[in-house]
Amino acid sequence: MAKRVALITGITGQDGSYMSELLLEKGYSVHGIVRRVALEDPDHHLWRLRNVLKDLVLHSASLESFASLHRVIRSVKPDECYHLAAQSFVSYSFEDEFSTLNANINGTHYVLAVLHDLAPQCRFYFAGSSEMFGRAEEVPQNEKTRFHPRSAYGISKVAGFELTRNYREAYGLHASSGILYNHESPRRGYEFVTRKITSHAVRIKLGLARELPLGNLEAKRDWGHAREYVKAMWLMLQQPVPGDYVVATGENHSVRELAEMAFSYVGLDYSDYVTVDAGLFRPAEVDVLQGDASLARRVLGWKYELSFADLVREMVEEDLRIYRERRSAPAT
Ligand code: G4F
Repeated sequence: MAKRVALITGITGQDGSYMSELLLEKGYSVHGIVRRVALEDPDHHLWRLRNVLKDLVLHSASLESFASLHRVIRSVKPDECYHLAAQSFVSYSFEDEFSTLNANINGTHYVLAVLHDLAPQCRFYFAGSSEMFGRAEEVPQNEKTRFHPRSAYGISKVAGFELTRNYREAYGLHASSGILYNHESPRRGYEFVTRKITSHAVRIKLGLARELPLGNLEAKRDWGHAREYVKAMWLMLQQPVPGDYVVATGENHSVRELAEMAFSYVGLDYSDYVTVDAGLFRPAEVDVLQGDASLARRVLGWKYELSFADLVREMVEEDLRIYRERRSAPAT
């Protein structure tokens, strides 16, 4: 039987790398869209894919260019498309609302429009976000909770979600959205609060840094492991009928608890090192996000079994490995 063909946008990111591994394990032919600069500087841009790079087919294109997406999709003819690419850093979306809205909304629209034209049988996944709930009117949130985004990022994700729903309803595309809560891993970028905290705890422990400036310590998030969340994305595209699903652990923890736990793994008290920097507060904060993934459990058969402590420990251990290795590397 011919291999199923998957196309991933945002393949170089945390979720793209876990999704590539999952699809390769399942026997797919896996294609990814990357920026040209990533191919020119693979050590810097493709590190998350290093274990699987030789098994992937990468295409250079831009989410800002309809023509480049058209060219890639015409040649790949995917059976499944995981649209994970986005400007995904909420803080940055306050600094540049326009490029966040342009990249995230138009990029999603371009992919949907090209699939509709060239590969209407292709199943489509849109990476929605709990940031769409924003100032949520209930805790926990589920698929029926009203959206109230609090950033250009959240607004762009609501638009992508509605575009996805409309391509499903108007044109019959098998298009699904995951409403994913924060998902982390040792592959997380250092700008996000989990990795910022685990890497600083380790650097302080090793004498490479002295303090950790943070913003709002009381914000609460539902933090899960990215490797488990990509399984939910895949399951959505295996359903006979497309749909929208919350993917979350069902627990929330504050930034303060996260800092306390990460520092205690390296034998330190966070309160001796964490400082509060008013400049790191967001103009509009999302105070608490906690998801109810009952629908994903019931319909998709998705399960999440890791604890918050397991996730934080795995990230701290990876940072310990990285910074110890860097410290002992000979100077060049
Ligand atoms: O780690 P964060 O930057 O993630 P955020 O904003 O919740 O968004 C992440 O999860 C979303 C899913 O819900 C994704 F859609 C999105 O793409 C991204 O992956 O911040 C988490 C919380 C916020 O409340 C923030 O105000 O941590 C608080 N925080 C406090 N001090 C900080 C800091 N966040 C960052 N990045 N840096 C700080 O120093």
